[in-house]
Amino acid sequence: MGDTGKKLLITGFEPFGGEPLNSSWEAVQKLPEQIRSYRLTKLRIPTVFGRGSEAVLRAADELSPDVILCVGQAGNRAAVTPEVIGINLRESRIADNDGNRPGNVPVCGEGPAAYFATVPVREMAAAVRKAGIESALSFSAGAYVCNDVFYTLLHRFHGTGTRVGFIHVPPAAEQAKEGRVCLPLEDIVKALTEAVGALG
Ligand code: PCA
Repeated sequence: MGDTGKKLLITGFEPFGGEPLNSSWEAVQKLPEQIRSYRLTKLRIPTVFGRGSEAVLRAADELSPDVILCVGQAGNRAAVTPEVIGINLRESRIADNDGNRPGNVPVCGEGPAAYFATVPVREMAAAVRKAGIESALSFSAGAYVCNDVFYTLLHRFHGTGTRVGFIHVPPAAEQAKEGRVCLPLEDIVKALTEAVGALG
């Protein structure tokens, strides 16, 4: 019998920026309960500085996951993009869902400038491409709530047995509007399934 006992905490965000849907949670919701050796626990988190990461940390305290993989929507990307790096900066152009719009402040006062993801980002991107879906590494998760969650988790779990990753996905076809790139929701689900399968 294979190893089916690993725990994955996988999160998606609530809608933000006035949109009715967020492709990240729409896709995470549709993932199977088990992918290869990982048992999935799914969590929808607020698109709010500080509160988003607190929700993940609370769930992680309870679950003690082997891996935490957060998924966010990137409105202007055509590809599924594992994030390579999280930075210690909050700087937002638009308000979060609580109306916060921080500028030039750190995520964690005492933290270093940046951390690299602790999941195998290259293998994940390659696995998604192998399934026929466009995927590339991203070297910036921005400085909005996605990066806030990613950096906070990398800081908290640095040097521990819990690995941390982040994937930005395009909007789903259901969110299509003029001039916007998007992917059918089923392709986003497939891409995430392949990426989880490559966690090792
Ligand atoms: N994307 C935003 C936050 C929530 C989401 O899905 C971001 O890229 O920061």
